[in-house]
Amino acid sequence: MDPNANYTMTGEEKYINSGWFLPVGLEGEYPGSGNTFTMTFERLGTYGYLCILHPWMTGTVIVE
Ligand SMILES: [Cu+2]
Repeated sequence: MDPNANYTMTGEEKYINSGWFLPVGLEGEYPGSGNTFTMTFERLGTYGYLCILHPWMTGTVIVE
């Protein structure tokens, strides 16, 4: 899939990859990188996320 492409999930995904994030102004260092990621949750639940480079960077999205 192309970077920054819109994608509608099927519900079968094991994970979603946001791609590389870089600070504003440095995105050109790695073509295809960015500094935002948008995702719309259509089902209630608890969704974990992490930074694959820094395993201590984790979080949870709770959709109520
Ligand atoms: Cu990180």
